[in-house]
Amino acid sequence: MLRRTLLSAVGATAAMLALSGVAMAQETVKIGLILPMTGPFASTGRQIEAAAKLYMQQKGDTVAGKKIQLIVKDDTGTADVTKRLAQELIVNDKIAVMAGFGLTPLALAPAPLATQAKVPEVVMAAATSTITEASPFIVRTSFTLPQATVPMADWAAQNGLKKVATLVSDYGPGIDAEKAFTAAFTAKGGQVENLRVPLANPDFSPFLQKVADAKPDALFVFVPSGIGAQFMKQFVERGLDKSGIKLIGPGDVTDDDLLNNMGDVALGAITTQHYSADHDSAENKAFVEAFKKANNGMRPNFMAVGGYDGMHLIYEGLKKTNGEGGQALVDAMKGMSWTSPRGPVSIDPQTRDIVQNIYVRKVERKNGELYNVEFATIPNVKDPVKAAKSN
Ligand code: VNL
Repeated sequence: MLRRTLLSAVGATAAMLALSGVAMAQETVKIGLILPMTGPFASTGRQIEAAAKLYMQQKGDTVAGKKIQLIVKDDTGTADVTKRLAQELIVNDKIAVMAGFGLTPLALAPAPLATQAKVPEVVMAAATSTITEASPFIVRTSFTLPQATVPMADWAAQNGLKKVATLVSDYGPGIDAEKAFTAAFTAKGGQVENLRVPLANPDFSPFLQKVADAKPDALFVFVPSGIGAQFMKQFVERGLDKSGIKLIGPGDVTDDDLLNNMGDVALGAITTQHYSADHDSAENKAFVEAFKKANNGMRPNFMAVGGYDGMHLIYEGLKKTNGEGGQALVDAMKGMSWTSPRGPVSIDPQTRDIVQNIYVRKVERKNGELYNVEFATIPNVKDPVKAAKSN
């Protein structure tokens, strides 16, 4: 009798444990999203956070039976802070994945931690070619500057431009853009003069004065997302809008977040890039509409699409690994392909960089708003720097 009671008590406890086990089986998979939410690059943080949240709102917060928790941290655009936050998220929060990374130095800082802790690092914004080589755990859903820039050089050569001045922010992606443009354009017989402007608190005017004096056919500009409006203001102040010097470059300078407030000075600028809010596809129309609706009318830019696709890659990767992170998750991401709001994309299994269409666009007024209107497509472009290395 006593034995029976004891046994049934044990049975009941086991049943209760099993029950709580069911509740506990709903483990949480944590994603640490580290972004510049304050400081000069806060627009990048705002765009990516909004896109990541939209993705989760649309797809739900359960993947492979596990609850997805997004932990957003502000690194203020400072690499030391990015690294410290990544360390805390890995050690204290036990994140399965880290993501975000608004600028190149911010993506590079936690790369050794990704390698040591075997935590995948999904780069949604930063775009210097070499970033993915800093850790085998880095996978990128943004772009690379050489990838966006070589088509610009080809367009310039094909459209009769002979002399071009380049003006770039003096750090990784600017130098990548300068080198890619110069090599491709001079190979086609063009002439180039290179100018570099500091990344922090840039004063473009002395450089713009030089360009006004040299009178090239075009000015090729790279400034990171969020800085284009400052550049355009000084472009007008130096009278370059009336000089006949054409404005060209990768699409960061006319980024959709700022473009609409730049005014007519931006009209006619020719840029090459992977995303325009005006991209004509059903996927993009749905994305832009939902993004605006969820964010008081804010227009998504190329940072937003990097964030949205980064979440897609994490969700689909976790589905394949049944919620497991680490090396298995990176392996699951390699070779994945899908239809993004930007068009067809895939993750190059060798380089872990994104392969995507690059579009040639012209700023036009459409229904009263300024847009980068795409008029030509170069399909399935890989990062040309790594493609050249592997040849
Ligand atoms: C970077 C490249 C940052 C392109 C950007 O905006 C950008 C970077 C903040 O790699 O630092 O548009």
